[in-house]
Amino acid sequence: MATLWIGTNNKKKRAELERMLAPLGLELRTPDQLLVPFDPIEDQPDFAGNARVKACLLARLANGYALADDSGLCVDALHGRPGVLSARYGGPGLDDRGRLLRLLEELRPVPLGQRTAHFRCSLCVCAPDGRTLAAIEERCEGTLLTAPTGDGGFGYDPIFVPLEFAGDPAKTFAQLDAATKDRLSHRGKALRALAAALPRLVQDR
Ligand code: ITT
Repeated sequence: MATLWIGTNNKKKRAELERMLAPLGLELRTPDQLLVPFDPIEDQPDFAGNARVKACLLARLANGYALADDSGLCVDALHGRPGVLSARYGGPGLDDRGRLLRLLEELRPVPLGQRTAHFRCSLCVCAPDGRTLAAIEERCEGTLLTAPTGDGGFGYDPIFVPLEFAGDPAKTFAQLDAATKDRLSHRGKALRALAAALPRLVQDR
């Protein structure tokens, strides 16, 4: 069976990737199975660049095929911030909840009709020598609530309402079951776009 390494240290993101990749019949491995730390430097200006940094580093460390995801929330009223800095928004010391509350605070003056945003997900697949084999970027459009709602998902999910659930009552990603989030999400769209090609790209070694 061919092996694919998943280049993320975020356990909840990893769980989403693993459940969507499961039907492909690949053996999935994660950075904690390496003998060395997986500590990529995400210094690129865009999602695609950071996804490539992560996939390339893991492929080389593992001497195997690797897939990585770089993603984030782009808020229109903030000219696309926090964007590539979504995981670091508000500085070190904040957890997911702290970052989300900090974002709500910054958005307090923004009226409901102007709270549009999208999630973006860049995926990159690299070969054992670090060559890029495939890359894709997808997005999911929505709006942001004024208070967190729902316990599911991770990150900014409790304030993000995808367009498809904007009705009354609106539903955030954190209120949707996993299959529904996967169907609508930036990550789900990107993975589906890669899925058909993946088993061909990732060969037995
Ligand atoms: P890795 O780099 O190890 O993959 P990370 O969490 O730092 O983990 P990113 O640099 O790609 O990953 O930052 C993604 C951040 O964007 C993530 O921490 C969340 O805050 C946010 N995010 C991305 N996808 C999301 C989703 O589906 N739901 C909620 N928040 C999401």
